[in-house]
Amino acid sequence: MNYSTTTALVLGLAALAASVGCVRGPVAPDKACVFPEREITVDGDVADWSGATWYDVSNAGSQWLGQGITAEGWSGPSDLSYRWAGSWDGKGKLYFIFDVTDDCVISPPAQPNSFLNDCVELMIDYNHSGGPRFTEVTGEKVLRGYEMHFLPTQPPLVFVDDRLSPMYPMAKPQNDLFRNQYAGEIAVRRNARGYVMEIGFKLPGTAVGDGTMLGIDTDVCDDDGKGRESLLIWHSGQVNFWLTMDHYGTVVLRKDSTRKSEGTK
Ligand SMILES: [Ca+2]
Ligand SMILES: [Ca+2]
Repeated sequence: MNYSTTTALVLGLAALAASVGCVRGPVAPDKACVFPEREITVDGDVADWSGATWYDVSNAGSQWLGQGITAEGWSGPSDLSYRWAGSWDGKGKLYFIFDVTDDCVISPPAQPNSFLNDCVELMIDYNHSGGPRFTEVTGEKVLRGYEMHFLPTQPPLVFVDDRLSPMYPMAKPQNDLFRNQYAGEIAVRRNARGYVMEIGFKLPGTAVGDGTMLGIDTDVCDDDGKGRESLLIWHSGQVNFWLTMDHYGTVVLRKDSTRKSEGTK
């Protein structure tokens, strides 16, 4: 799939316009970002997302700095920027799409840990509780939320549970776990600007329904051949977002009452 410059410009302006209305931070349900019910085929095609609210992450204020990442590591939106959107199927599966601009997608990835490569990350506070993302009980990590990594490789590589894979070594992807325990699906399409990644999964052990609130953050890492040089994050800003869930955006799941009831589609 190729975008013309004009199409990219129109999409970019649309993304900017759409992002203006999104209220961020701990908010009442009626002020949260809405994940509407939507029928999605996970194939890396944006066509299913027509009319979606896109959240745009493309400016210097979205940079996360630290762990060797400096402001100079990001040269502007053509180096790294993204927009993303979310939805659910009205039953229990969440869907995400990331439309990423990256001028140099490294393939195959050369860094030893997932998060040091070109990488999409999802943080999910599934109880919308805030606080630490995990606790340690007698030396054992107990998750309160997910830090999930998705690499735009072919096939895409998935890392979803850091209890089982501390530091997310590239040698231990969790694609099988994702597929079997999360009903996970992922598809990536490269394009002239970077890539589109579409992801769908259920949260193991977490029932969701109309009105369920989740804390969510998204970020994208960029390696252009010299290791991770930049990271742009949607919501948390300059905090240890993989440790604390206090700064994630609030999302509410909404059923579409106009859709046909289950079993008729
Ligand atoms: Ca780049
Ligand atoms: Ca890159």
